[in-house]
Amino acid sequence: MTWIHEGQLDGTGIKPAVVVSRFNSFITKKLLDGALDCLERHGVNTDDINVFWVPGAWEIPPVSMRIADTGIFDCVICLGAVIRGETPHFEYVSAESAKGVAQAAMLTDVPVVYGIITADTVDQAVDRAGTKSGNKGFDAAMTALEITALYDHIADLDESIEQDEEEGVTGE
Ligand code: INI
Repeated sequence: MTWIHEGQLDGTGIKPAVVVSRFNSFITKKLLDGALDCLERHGVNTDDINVFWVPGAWEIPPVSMRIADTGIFDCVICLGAVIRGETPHFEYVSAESAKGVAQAAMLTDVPVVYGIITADTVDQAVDRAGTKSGNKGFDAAMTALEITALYDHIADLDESIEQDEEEGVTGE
């Protein structure tokens, strides 16, 4: 028999944090709207959602890591928009914010989800913030709910395996 493990999209009782950057706020406000819409549609109580604003995508990883480390929140959703300009600044900010969010996700105990748009043009960013290509904020919030549920499930699995071992259940 194959055991399938998946997180369910149920936000009941979940306390999410959202970290969103003000740089390119005409885009990031749309991502935030999408994320809040997703969370509320999936049963998250509005009073349980905390939004943290930061200046730019560069600041998202250190702030999300501190938030994750508090242990107060079940997941952290990172939202930002890095749009290519004439200087290499884009490369640094986009690469480091992606690496930093990945690090926060790996080094902390809660899901830290990457919802930062990196786009070559403003039009591309607009497309991903609620027009042609969906809303990446909504998508990131969905991922956060799914992975939060999967982490909980894995923790329960761990407990039930430990219990089986204590009771001498071998799985045969
Ligand atoms: N921050 C962004 O969120 N998006 C960008 O496109 C961007 N660009 O291109 O410069 C940007 N820069 C600011 C950066 O995130 C920091 O806030 C700043 O360097 C101060 O640390």
